[in-house]
Amino acid sequence: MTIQKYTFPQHMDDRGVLVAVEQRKDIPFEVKRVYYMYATPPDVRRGFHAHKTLDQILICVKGSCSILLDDGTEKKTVTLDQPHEGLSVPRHIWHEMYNFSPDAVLLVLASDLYCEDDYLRSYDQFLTFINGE
Ligand code: T46
Repeated sequence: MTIQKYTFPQHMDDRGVLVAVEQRKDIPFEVKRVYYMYATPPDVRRGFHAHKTLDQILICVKGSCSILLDDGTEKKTVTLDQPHEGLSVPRHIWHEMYNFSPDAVLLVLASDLYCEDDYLRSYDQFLTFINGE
């Protein structure tokens, strides 16, 4: 499974830390959409889908959460707990987000606009799609 974790440069001085993420420099795609989630109860799992064409980078800018990644063969779990780290969740990877800390803010940089048709929302649909690729 080709999942990449990014460590973004931290511009640190006595005022604190600033992190910048530039498209096609720090991450490999142009960002067309940014969204974020917070106030996720600790027992909630989100996601449960893969995308047909969308590539994304997840950054837990505050708190922590865990991400399950599944390419249909192999499963991996990654914890995000650093605001200067990003996790690539490319197309064709089933993903679930869980174990959110009460203060967690999960920011997502996405390569395209929101499109419900891009979602593979059942695991069977996901397996059929990737096996037909
Ligand atoms: C993903 C993971 C990491 C919009 O109207 N516009 C948007 O850009 C998004 C992302 C969502 N929505 C609406 C659609 C639903 O009514 O917000 C509601 C919650 O979305 P969803 O249930 O898809 O949220 P998650 O957390 O299951 O998944 C989200 C993204 O949708 C998905 O692309 O990869 O985060």
